[in-house]
Amino acid sequence: MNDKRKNPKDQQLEEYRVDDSGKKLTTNHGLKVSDTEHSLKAGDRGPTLMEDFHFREKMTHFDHERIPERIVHARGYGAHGEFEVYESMKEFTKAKFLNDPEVKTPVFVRFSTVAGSRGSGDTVRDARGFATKFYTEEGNYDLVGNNIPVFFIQDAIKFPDLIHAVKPEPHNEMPQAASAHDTFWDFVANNTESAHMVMWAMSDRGIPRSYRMMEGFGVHTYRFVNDKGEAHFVKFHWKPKLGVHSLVWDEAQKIAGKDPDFHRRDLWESIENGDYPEYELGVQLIKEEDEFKYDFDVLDPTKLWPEELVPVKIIGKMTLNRNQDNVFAETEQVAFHPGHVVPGIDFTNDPLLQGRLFSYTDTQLIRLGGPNFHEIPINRPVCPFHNNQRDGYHRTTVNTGQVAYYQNSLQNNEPAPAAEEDGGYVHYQEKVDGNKVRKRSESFEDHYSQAKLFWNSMSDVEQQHIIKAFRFELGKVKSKEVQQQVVNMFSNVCTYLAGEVAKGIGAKVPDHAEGSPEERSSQALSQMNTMKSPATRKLAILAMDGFDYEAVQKVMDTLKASGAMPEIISGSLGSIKSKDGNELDVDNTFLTVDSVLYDAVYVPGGKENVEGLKKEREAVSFIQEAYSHFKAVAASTEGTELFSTIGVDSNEAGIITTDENTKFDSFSEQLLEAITEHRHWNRSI
Ligand code: HDE
Repeated sequence: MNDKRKNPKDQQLEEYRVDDSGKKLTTNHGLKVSDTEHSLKAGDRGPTLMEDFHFREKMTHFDHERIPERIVHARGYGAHGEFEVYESMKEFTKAKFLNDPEVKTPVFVRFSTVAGSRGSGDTVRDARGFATKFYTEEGNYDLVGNNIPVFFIQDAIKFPDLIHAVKPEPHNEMPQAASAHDTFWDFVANNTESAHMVMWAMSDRGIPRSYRMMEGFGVHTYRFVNDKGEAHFVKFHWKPKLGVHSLVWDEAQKIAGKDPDFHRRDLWESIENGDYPEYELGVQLIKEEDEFKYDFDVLDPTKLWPEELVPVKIIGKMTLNRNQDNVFAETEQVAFHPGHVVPGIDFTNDPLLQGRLFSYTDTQLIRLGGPNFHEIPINRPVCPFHNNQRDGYHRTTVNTGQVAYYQNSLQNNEPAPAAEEDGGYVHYQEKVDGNKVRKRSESFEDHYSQAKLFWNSMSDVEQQHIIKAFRFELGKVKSKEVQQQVVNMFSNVCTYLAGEVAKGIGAKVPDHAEGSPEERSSQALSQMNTMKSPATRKLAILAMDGFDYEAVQKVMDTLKASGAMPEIISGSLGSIKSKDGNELDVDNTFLTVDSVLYDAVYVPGGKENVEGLKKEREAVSFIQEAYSHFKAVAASTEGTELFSTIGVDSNEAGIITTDENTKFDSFSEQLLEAITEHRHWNRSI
C-alpha cells in the first residue's frame, strides 16, 4: 500500500474493495457457476427453463442496475485527496480540521456540469459543480459549491422553475446540456435577479479549460463560530494553483464531439501521472456587527463580496492524489449536502441556503433508494456513528442490543447526546423575530450593480467573448419577444453590451437603461490577472519521416523539465525516422486526435517532414485551428515555410519561429513562455 492509500478514509474503503481477478465465478450467494454462456433449456433448440436460477439472477441484476441520475449535476467526476490547514483558525472557528495544521483530512471531490444528462459532453457552456466532502474526525463536512460565486435566484422555492427552464424543453427534449434555447432565456428575462450569474455564465468562466484550472465558491454566506461562541460571516473560495483558464467557444463545441470526456480524462490522467491538482482554500470574513456595513445584503446569494472590500485569507490546501476505484460506487453514489456540517461551521438565513438544507436529503432518498445511504462506503464518516435510527431498505449495520429509543434506563440512556464541550453540535443562537410572510427583503432588490461590476472588471477580450456568447445563445432563441426582452434587460448592465448583442441578433437597440451607474471594477474577477504555469500543458509536435531529431529532442527536454507534456502526432502509429536515421515513437495520429485537445502546436524542420505534412490535410487544419484558437504555434527551420503557405502569420502574437538551429535554446524557451501564456488574444484574426 503506498502513502496516499494510508489515510483513514482509504483504510475504511479497503474493507469494501473486492478484487475478482483469479477467482471462480459464483452466484451472488456464493455457489460456483459451471457455465454462464448458455441458459438452461429443454433440448438444445428448446425453450429456456424457469429453473435456471443463474440466468434469472444475472438478468435481474442487469435489469436493475441503473439508478436515477441526479436531477441537476448529473454528469460528474470524482477524485480522492487530502486537505491541510496552514495555520490554526481557532480564533474564528472551532472546527477541528481547521484548527490543527498537523491534521490531514481525507476528502472526496466531485466536479460536475449542471444542466446535462449523465452522458452529456464535458465542455458545454454551464456552471460547474465543485463539491467537497471532508471526512473529519468530527463527522463529514460537505462544501457543496460551484465555479461561479453567485447564483441565478435568491429563494430556493424558485429552483424547480429555474431548472425546468434550463433543462431540455419537455415537448421535444432538446437541446441537451445547453442554455441556448427559449425557455431558459424566457426565465432570465422574467427573473431579473439572474442578471449577475448570467454574466458569469456567458463569460469564459462557463467554459473552463480543466477542472484543475477553475475556482470553486461556497456561494452562500455561512458562519464560523469559535469556542467562545463568537461568530463571523464567512464565504469560501477554492483557488487552483494552476490559475483560472478557459477554452474558446468554438473549441469547446468541437471538443464536445471529439472527446466528450475531455474534463474527466484530464483529471484522471493528471492524477495517474502524479500531477496532482491543488487548490488553496480561502475565506472572506465579516464580523457579525458589520452585517449592514455594505451596499449589498450579506444574505443575498446573487452578490459576491468584492475582494478589494473583503480580502480572501488563504488558510489551507487540498491536493487530489488518488483516482476513484469505481465510478458508480464512488462518483455516482456519493451524497453531498450543505447541511453536513461540523461544530464551528453554521448557517445563515440566506433563503437559497435554507431551501438547500431540505432538498439534498430529499433527493438522495429517491436517488439512492432509501434512508440508509449514509452506509454506502463513500458516504460513511471515518468517525463512528451511533443513534437509534433503525431498519429501512438496504440496512447493512447490524445494531445489537434490545434498546433503540431515547430516553431509556435499560441502557443508561445510551447512545447519549454530547454536551457542547464534548463536541455536541449546538446551533448558533441567532435571535430571529418577524411575521410569517411570503416576501423577499427589499435589500435583495438591486439586480444590476454587481452584474455591472463584473462587466466593468472584464478586459476587452473578455467583454467580446461575453457579447459573442449572448449572440450565440440568443441567436438560438426562436421567440423575437424573448430576444428583445433579454436585450432590454441587459441594457441595464451596459448599453454597449446590449447594443452589440442586439446588432448580432437583429433586435432593437434599447435606448434607455435602469439602475444606478456602477463605475467600480474588481481585479480578482478577470481571468487576465490569474496565475500562469506551463505544468501539464499539452504540446502537439507534428512530425513525419525526415523530421529534425535534434530540434524535437531539445523542445521535448525543455518542455518536460517545466512539467509540460509534448506528444508526437503523425500520419500513422508506430515510429517515425528522422533525417539522420533516429527513431521516435508516435503517440497519436491526425485521425485519433485534434488540435482542440492540445494547448500548443510545434512543427519541426526537415524538408521531407514538411513535404509530408503539407500532404496531410488534417495536419494543415491542425495548425490553422490552433492558430485561430489563439494558441502558441511554433515552427523551426523548414517548418516555418509551411506557415506562410497555410495562412499563419509569423508576426502575430504567440507565433514562435526560428530559421537556425544554433538559436535553439532561446527558441525552446520562447515556446515555453508562449505556452505558459495560455492564449494570445491580441492576434488580428
Ligand atoms: Fe444544488 N442540488 N441546489 N446547488 N448542487 C443538487 O442534490 C438545489 C445550488 C450543487 O456532485 C441536488 O444530490 C436547490 C447552489 C452541486 O453530487 C439537489 C438549490 C449551488 C451539486 C440540489 C440548489 C449548488 C448539487 C441534485 C436552490 C452552489 C452536485 C442531486 C436552493 C453553491 C453535488 C443532489 C454532487 C446538486 C438542489 C442550488 C451546488 C436536487 C434546491 C446555489 C455542486 O438536491
